[in-house]
Amino acid sequence: MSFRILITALLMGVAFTVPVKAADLQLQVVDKDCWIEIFEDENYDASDPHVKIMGPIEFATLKDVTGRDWNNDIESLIVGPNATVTAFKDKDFKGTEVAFTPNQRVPDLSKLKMGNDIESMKVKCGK
Ligand SMILES: [Ca+2]
Ligand SMILES: [Ca+2]
Ligand SMILES: [Ca+2]
Repeated sequence: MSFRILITALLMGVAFTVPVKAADLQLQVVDKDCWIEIFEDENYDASDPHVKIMGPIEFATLKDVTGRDWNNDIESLIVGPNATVTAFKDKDFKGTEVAFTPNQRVPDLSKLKMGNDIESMKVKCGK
């Protein structure tokens, strides 16, 4: 009898676990507000290279972000409404780090002593 209860409990556990995981995955895929836009120049200059990156994502190096070497080249950025970003001066999430909050806009990273200096980055979804 107790063995049957155990089996039932295990089956219920599986039934409850699977939908939750599927829901999490779906939430990540459709999170259109989780992004960062990075700019090669100050003041979000759209005439110079810029790219919008969807999160969640981590870059241990910015050597190849959508086909371009972004190491030590970002001068301004815009954080999406549901993204939290940590940027590091060195690769592999090392060196001085600065955290950016949802909707934050930074027209000139040199004021944070991070202009043309970011080499790795973590983009998390949520506040
Ligand atoms: Ca320019
Ligand atoms: Ca630059
Ligand atoms: Ca650097």
